[in-house]
Amino acid sequence: MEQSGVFHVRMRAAKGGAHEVGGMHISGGEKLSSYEKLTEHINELVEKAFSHSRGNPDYFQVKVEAVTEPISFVSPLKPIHYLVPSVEKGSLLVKNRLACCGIRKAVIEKGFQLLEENYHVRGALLIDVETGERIDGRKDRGVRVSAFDWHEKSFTWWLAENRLTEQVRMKEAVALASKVCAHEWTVAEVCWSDDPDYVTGYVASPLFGYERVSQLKTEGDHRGGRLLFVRQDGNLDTYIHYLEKTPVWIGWEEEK
Ligand code: WAQ
Ligand code: MG
Repeated sequence: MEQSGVFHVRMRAAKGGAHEVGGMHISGGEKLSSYEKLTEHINELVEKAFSHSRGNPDYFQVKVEAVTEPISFVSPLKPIHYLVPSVEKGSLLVKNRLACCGIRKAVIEKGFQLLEENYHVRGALLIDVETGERIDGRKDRGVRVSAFDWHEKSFTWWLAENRLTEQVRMKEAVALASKVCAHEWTVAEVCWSDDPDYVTGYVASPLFGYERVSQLKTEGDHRGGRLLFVRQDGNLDTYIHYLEKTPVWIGWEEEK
């Protein structure tokens, strides 16, 4: 059968049953795929979920939906790397960078506290940049940023431009952060992994790009998450719709 167009692929996996019946989140993934690449991409998601350092899932779901809207391009953020000697220094650095984005200290502290109380959430927590309150109302789900992927040629250009070699983890995180930071309501994003073997995290912002920090937690720790500091300027549903549903390619439409 011939098929054209692009498909939005989403995966989630849990242990102890599905997420909605209390299963522990193991892994999630999102891709945009051509029909020809669907099998390959779904296999990658199977691999990702079933060889995960958080454990073996007993629940796995993949959703595939045809993209019907035109897909726009979003430029990838510029990466910067910071090597820090300890988690404490890493965390301080992130807080300083957030302050440089114009976020008040009290709001930053409140955001971090909310993250610490909500490590089990499988999406991002949206934080009002004025009040420090959580505004997504999504409880244990949070907001899952989806419907984005690298335009593959652009990824090659981006690697060359920044003298980097491919790292899957960073590739996914830069793509996600680039989509998030392309929206004018986003002030900054902070993330560290919930995978016990991955201690590098980042702070991303439209102002300063993708600032990667070598240590934001200690090895062996299962706690991680994402915070989006948001300057709300209208109906929050439109922002959440952008994050979850609006399809974007990360890259440049024209050859670099
Ligand atoms: N949308 C929103 N939140 C998400 C998403 C998503 N698509 N995927 C994950 N999260 C949340 C969720 O709460 C996870 O617990 C948390 O983020 C961490 O997810 O070397 O691997 O996929 O430059 O474990 C950052 C550094 C790695 C990369 C982040 O996150 C680098 C990482 P993970
Ligand atoms: Mg993870």
